[in-house]
Amino acid sequence: MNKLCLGFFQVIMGGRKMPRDEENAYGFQEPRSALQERRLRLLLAGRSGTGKSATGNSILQRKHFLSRLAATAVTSACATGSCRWASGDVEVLDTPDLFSPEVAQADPGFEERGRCYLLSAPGPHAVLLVTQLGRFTAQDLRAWQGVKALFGAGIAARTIVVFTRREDLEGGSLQQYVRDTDNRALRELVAECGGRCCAFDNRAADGEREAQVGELMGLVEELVRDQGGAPYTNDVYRLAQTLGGLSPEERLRRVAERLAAHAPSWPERWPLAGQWRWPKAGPGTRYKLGLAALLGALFLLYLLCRRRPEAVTV
Ligand SMILES: Nc1nc2c(ncn2[C@@H]2O[C@H](COP(=O)(O)OP(=O)(O)OP(=O)(O)O)[C@@H](O)[C@H]2O)c(=O)[nH]1
Ligand SMILES: [Mg+2]
Repeated sequence: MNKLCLGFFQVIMGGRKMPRDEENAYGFQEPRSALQERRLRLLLAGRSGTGKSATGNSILQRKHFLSRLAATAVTSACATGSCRWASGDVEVLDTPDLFSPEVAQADPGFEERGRCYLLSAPGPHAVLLVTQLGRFTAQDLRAWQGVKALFGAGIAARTIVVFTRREDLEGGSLQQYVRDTDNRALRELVAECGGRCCAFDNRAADGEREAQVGELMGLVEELVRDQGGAPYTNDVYRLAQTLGGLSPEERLRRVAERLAAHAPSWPERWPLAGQWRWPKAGPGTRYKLGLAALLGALFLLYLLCRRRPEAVTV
């Protein structure tokens, strides 16, 4: 596997100089050695309880993030951990529930989402969307919509679907499971993410876990190579990069402010209300809708003005 890891960084760097992405915009200025430029950022996302922190620990190969069975959310704030991987570093960002519709109430000022941005600046190389094998629910789907709402639809091209509870495959093939599942939303998700998926048994023994991480890194390698080595970026990450001279608090304030300005309007925040959104109408449709409204109004006027026939008295 070490050969794979070594190849991994060589392929990513590909003889090119990587963008200067070794600085974390959240105030962590690190010395820039050639070695430290070889840094990959992986962002864990998904609904609460799927095993994001456990997957982060498997990648780091130590118990770094708090991970346990609980009825309520365990992780309450974004946190990073890093490890050496062949001749480079891998930085893993674990996240709390930033992606469900409830985030609007839990994070009204966009601070936690701002922290997520700053801790992953200048942008993640890959997002790991964590879901449980056999349990892709409406909540998972909403979390995926939340990921796209927070980072932009382009994030799908950077996403790898990571299934936890690999042991439930009982030796079967993940590809076959995804192909044969009758869960259409799951099939569509994997297709949207370019078919990139892998499975983790986070309770497996060390050697097996290491092999799983190798498999994931193989996917990351391919993904990063396809993207020319650069991390994912968008307006908010670009803003974060211009804030280098400011205090961490001021950076967070500016990024949170930008996120609030970009926040989806109420129909997106309220999925059911979103169903009622008026369709985007072309000129022909607009004409027909206008005509129908006019006719409706005239008919209503007619009904209001029509005098009821007087009772006939004998
Ligand atoms: N059997 C099994 N259990 C797992 C696996 N991955 C995670 N778990 C368990 O699932 C439970 C939840 O895992 P967490 O890592 O805390 O999940 P999370 O997504 O970080 O949860 P929040 O922080 O609440 O969002 C824990 O009891 C883990 O041990 C796996 O591959 N197999
Ligand atoms: Mg967690």
